[in-house]
Amino acid sequence: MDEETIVSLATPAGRAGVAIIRVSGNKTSKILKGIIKADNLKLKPREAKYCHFTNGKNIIDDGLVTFFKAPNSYTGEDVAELSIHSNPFLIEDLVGTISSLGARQAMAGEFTYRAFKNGKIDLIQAESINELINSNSRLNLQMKFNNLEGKLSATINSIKKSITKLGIIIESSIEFGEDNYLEEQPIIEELDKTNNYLSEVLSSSRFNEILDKGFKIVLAGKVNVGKSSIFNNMVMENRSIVSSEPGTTRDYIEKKIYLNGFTFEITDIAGFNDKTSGIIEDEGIKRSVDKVKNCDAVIFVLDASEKPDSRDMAIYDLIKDKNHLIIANKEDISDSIRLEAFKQKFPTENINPISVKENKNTKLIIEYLKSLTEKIEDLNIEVSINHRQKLILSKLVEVIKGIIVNRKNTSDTELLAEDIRKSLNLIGQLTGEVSPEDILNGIFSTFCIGK
Ligand SMILES: Nc1nc2c(ncn2[C@@H]2O[C@H](COP(=O)(O)OP(=O)(O)OP(=O)(O)O)[C@@H](O)[C@H]2O)c(=O)[nH]1
Ligand SMILES: [Mg+2]
Repeated sequence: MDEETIVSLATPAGRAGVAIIRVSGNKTSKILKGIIKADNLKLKPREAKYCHFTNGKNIIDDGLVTFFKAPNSYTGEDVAELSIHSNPFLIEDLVGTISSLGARQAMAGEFTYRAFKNGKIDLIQAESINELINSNSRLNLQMKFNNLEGKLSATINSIKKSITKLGIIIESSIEFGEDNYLEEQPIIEELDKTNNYLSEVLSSSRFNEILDKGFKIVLAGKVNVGKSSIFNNMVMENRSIVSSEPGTTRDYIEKKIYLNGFTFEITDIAGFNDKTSGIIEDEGIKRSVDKVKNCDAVIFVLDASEKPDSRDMAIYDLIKDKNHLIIANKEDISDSIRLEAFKQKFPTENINPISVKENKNTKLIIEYLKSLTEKIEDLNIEVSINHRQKLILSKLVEVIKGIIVNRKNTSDTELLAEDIRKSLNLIGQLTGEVSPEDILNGIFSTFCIGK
């Protein structure tokens, strides 16, 4: 381990009670001697000690130091974590002193990269650390934590074991043309079971993006129906401008809300109009259409005080195949005849009258959002996969299916040997054992510095 020693702030920059500075590498002990002002401070691994930090001239702060001896540390190298008061000048002073004693600023994700390189964690676990930090739902957090604890890796390793055993059987039957001491049937059964589990993980992965990033919800409708009023009601803030002038909202406005442990990004968009009123609104409408096309669910707002018209029908065409809730706003100035007209226009739909002005029935929008999460909560999958893992895993599941069918029916040993090699390579890509450097760089560069 002749890597350079690295240093970085591990907590967000800014003023707060505590900041943590991390150091990793073989100069860590020497650096600690240089920055700790103490006559006989004995550092025991994994034990926090109170001390005074110095920049060589003055004592700059008091705090805690925890030393971790290689290989029993996050990175697998000697590591120190220094807790000081979070003040930008203090941090600069201490990090500067540490740098002058031989450490360099860590790159994004470099601590985790070293943990991966030193075999402390595999690539799936490394990725899950970043994903855990950035997760946008409680369920996803749990799944990512399971990944970090090695649940997905353990499944992959069990597949690897089965395939390796099968490989031994195949190779020796090619070489010696005889029965093997390993019994094949239980291996195939185990392989089948694990592969089915991976198929389930794959099929539940369609929800992963929602779990990662949150539900994207758009309020769509023609101009002046009350979209911005509803938006403000949902986010409980006067965020979007409301006025009786049609075409008030020109560009989209977004705000996140949190319900049932999930994140919802609510978007208020420019209302759809039939007459063009200038370039800006046209661009606004273009953005509105994009937002509607790319969201997870639409709240389609009608104006209950008016008759449904061609603009409503055009918007309905755009949203009818997406998850949607239809509401008829301004119920306070409507009547039952008008509401009946909506039911006739949209015979297969549920039209929900509300009045945001009188705060009547507005709860049903929040109830609708909560109902979107139920399908996901019913999933019984403990782990979640990212896009990279999904691409590799879907290939792996197919190759293994092929192996199982082949062994049951034709038993083409040449093809089997080839498929076994293929699957071992895919597993290596998943765990990072055979991942090319540029792929690894791509993954770790998305980490924050200090992680
Ligand atoms: N009576 C009544 N008026 C409402 C209700 N909701 C909104 N309004 C009024 O309708 C007008 C338009 O409301 P907005 O929220 O700006 O409507 P919008 O759909 O965002 O409009 P654009 O941004 O122009 O597309 C305002 O004058 C609101 O006060 C309601 O439930 N009842
Ligand atoms: Mg508006």
